[in-house]
Amino acid sequence: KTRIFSGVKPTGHLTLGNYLGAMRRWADEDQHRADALFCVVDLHALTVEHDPARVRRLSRQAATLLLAVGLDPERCTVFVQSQVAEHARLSYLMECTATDGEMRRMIQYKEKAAGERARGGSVRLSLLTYPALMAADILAYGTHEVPVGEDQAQHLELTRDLAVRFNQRYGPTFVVPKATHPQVAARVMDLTDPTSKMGKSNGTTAGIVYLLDEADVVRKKVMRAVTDAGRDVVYDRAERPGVANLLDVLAACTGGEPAELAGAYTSYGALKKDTAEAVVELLRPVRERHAELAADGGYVDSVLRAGADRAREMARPRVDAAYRAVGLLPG
Ligand code: AQP
Repeated sequence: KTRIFSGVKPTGHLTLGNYLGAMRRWADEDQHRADALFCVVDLHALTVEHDPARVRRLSRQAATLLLAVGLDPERCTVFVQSQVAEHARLSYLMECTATDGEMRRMIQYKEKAAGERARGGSVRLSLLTYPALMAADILAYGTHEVPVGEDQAQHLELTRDLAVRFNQRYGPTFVVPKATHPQVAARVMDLTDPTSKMGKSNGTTAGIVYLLDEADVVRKKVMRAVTDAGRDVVYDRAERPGVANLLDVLAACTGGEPAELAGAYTSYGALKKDTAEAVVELLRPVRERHAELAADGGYVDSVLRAGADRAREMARPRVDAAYRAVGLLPG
């Protein structure tokens, strides 16, 4: 059976980008057609300056949202990365497989390192080695497919390279996984700066729709989205990134096709209004379900415990095999 793995990082409140780029497919498609694991990748949240209490809170919130968007613990495995030691164990072997040049070439590293420096901070070594841990997350489970937004494509390519290299050096150990991206809205852009990605830890929040934003807040953010010079509604990601982003979001919410939808509008105002309502309707059930689940914290904790137990069992044999393959004595 196809094995699927993916995750979210608790560095901020989850966004519409996380949902449209990844989580929605996990719930609506992936868990139904494959043996799937979904993870709150909390170790990755420690790669930038963090507040322990906030990470703890955001991890629980992210796990609750995974269930709120429809992941069913009877169908798939939902867990928290740090509760399964195999991830960190295998990460070290990935660091011994990758080169420092490969890590330094990663766009996310360059951008986030520049951000840390601009804020006068220092860059944690783990920010550089992040893709080794991410490769371990994926490879530990014999994953075939990794459903992610487009921003993760480069990390996935590196994961593939590491799997191939490890297998060549030490014998067949890992499945070589491939990324899958959604057809529409694989890269949702910030509403106030449509040339940069809508990211949960972006400095300004006006252009980011969070999954738990109240309906009126969502409306306000979408209505204030930056549009482009010109008045006609056309789908052109390069020349009209603001309008194209709204069309992408509207298409993703309504199941339409962005270029076709453009033809139905003669003003930016009407496009924004429909997009705002479509997003509000899309997120309404998620917010309602989140409130129900959050009221019963014991349930989420029990799902995570069972999920971690299952994940550990799935990962251990392959990680043990990798340890033996590189020459370490069996425990
Ligand atoms: N704007 C986006 N459009 C489409 N997909 C997106 N994803 C993230 N942002 C967008 C996808 O969501 C999944 C989980 O992302 P992540 O938690 O691993 O974090 P990230 O990719 O680094 O994105 P963020 O939300 O911007 O976090 P920060 O700001 O902390 O870096 C992934 O599949 C991702 O592709």
